Amino acid sequence: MKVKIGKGDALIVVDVQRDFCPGGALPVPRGDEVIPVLNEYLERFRRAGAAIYATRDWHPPNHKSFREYGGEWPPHCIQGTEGAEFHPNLKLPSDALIISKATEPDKEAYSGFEGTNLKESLESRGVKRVFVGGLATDYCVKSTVLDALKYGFEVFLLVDAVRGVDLQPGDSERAIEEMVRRGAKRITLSDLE
Ligand code: VGL
Ligand code: ZN
Repeated sequence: MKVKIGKGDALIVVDVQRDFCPGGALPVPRGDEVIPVLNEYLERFRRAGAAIYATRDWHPPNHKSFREYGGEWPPHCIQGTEGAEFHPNLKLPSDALIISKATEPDKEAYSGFEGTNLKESLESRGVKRVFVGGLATDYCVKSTVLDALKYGFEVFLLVDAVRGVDLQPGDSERAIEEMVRRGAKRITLSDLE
């Protein structure tokens, strides 16, 4: 498949934050491996004049996803902490649009669309196709992709730029299958024209 990136396209980099990388509070195995690949996508999309978004998990200290508050995760990506920062090696352009999600204590939001203005922002820029990569395949990437499909965007999953948690072995593979079944197209850097 050859894909030419243009102005009606958007790159959505999901949750490439310190806490989701090795050494962080909720490390995705080999999560940092997406960074050099995403940097190449970022450069291609920037050159093509496409929109660039970066979502971030941005929890209050008492968020419901934390074990202490009834959830299943250790505390992670707490607003304003070092762990919530984008990974320092990720080369986000200065005009990237930052989407903070899961900011309210009582609401989990794995999807970048949930409780944010992402849909309206994409629509106001005339975006028709979104290209999604980042962390984690089986949680926030999956939810973001499925919402994008639901809202009528054409969705490309950057399979060379995602990594998953895999609490159960195979979770990421099953997540990819589900995204594809619902209409996402799998691409890699080599598919870009
Ligand atoms: C995520 C678990 C908890 C993610 C966020 O970004 O995929 N996973 N919070
Ligand atoms: Zn979270």
